[in-house]
Amino acid sequence: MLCIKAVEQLGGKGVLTMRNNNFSSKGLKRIVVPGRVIPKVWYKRPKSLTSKKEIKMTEQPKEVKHDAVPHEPVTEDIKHDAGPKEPIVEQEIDLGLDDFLPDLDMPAETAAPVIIADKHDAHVKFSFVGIGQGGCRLAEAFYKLGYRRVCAINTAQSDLDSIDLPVDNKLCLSTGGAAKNRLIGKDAVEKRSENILTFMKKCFGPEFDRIIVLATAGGGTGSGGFTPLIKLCEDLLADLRIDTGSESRIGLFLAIPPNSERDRMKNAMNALRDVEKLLAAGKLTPVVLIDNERIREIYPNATMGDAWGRSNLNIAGLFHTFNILAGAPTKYDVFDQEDYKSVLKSGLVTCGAMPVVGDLATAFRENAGKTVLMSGVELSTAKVAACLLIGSADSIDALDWAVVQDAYASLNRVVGGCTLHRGFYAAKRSLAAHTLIGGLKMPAKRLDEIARLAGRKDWDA
Ligand SMILES: Nc1nc2c(ncn2[C@@H]2O[C@H](COP(=O)(O)OP(=O)(O)OP(=O)(O)O)[C@@H](O)[C@H]2O)c(=O)[nH]1
Ligand SMILES: [Mg+2]
Repeated sequence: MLCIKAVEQLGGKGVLTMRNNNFSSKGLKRIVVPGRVIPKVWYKRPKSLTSKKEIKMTEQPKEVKHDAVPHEPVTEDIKHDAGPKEPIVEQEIDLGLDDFLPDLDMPAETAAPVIIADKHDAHVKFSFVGIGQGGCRLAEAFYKLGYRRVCAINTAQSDLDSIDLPVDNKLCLSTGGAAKNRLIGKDAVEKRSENILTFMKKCFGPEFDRIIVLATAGGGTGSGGFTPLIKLCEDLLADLRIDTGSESRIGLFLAIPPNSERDRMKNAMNALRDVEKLLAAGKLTPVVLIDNERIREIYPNATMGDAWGRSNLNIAGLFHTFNILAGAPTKYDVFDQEDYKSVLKSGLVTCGAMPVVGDLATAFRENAGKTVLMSGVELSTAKVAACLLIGSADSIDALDWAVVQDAYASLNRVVGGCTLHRGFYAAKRSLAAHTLIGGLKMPAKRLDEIARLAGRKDWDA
């Protein structure tokens, strides 16, 4: 609090003491003296005086009634009951603050951040960032399904040009490709980390629940870049203050080369080692491994003209189905949103769909393992799973209740007796069972095979 002593020269020799922080915009001190009629006078503080020094009045006021004793000035909200009401006169003292205050530019009014909405009403608000050619193609597939917080990063502009996303959602790191060298991919992301962070902020907006990184393991850009990109996603969540609680909100889709791409298996092996570490550290969930060896079996009709487009749409669609159905209304058993979240946070996850023809229990038992995206996963290591039956209302209505119970009991044995969520949804399509299975162990046999193709004895060698 500023304390100023001013000599009041009102005929007497009293000292006027002010205690008030209320300065006018001109750096003038406003005081109110009750019971006095004081003409408008300015008490200008000489520059040489500090606030605690005496300030001499520059003009003698006229017609002043005063007592012999000095008066304390008071603020306007103090009521004086005693005696007749007397006029209150406001005065301003120029303390010369303008001479000391710096001229500041006030911050510009900031525009409210733009919230980016998906084209559908799915339960979890995912943001997707694809890196490398295959990762960007997967990002494009999620965009086609109606997700809008989607962006793509590559090291080669020509590859980015072929990705069907708005131009503002694509970022070229401009190192002219990584030539299947993981170190170049890693370096490119690390060197442009600030640009990538700003880019993701712009493409995702301030509101979403989880980020999914999309990449392939066999190349250079995606395979080497996804690990530092995950670190940037952590920074982004922290910057946006998205509450992650104790669990990771960052997931990964990673495509593994087919066995025919033997020259890429070393990259795949090293990328999978990174995944293993991140999973063990609890830094990633869900992780969906897309085994291209399996993709060739379940979607065999890929053509050169649309080499990946169709299978990527299927892969993205399998995952998206659960996000649409979680909590959706149904007259049968519901797969609720908490059921869905329990799978999303379970670590290594796989998904698939199988047509229901013939006996339901046999279909569940024999096909669950063959139709998921990763080959070699041991479903018996699962910690949580969901199996949704989707088909026309007629086909669901016609199912025998006891047969359905048997089929789920059978599937429950396949997934090692873990929690198995169910759901039944009527839609205009032939009856199919969709599975989402989580908390899995890494596929040991497939990892051994990948290590051998990469020239090692086995995964642990
Ligand atoms: N599932 C799937 N796999 C893909 C796709 N595109 C490429 N792949 C696989 O990914 C590997 C090639 O990786 P790319 O994504 O092209 O490589 P990159 O990350 O661009 O790395 P550089 O080209 O070295 O800069 C191959 O093993 C392919 O089998 C795709 O769209 N979907
Ligand atoms: Mg490439």
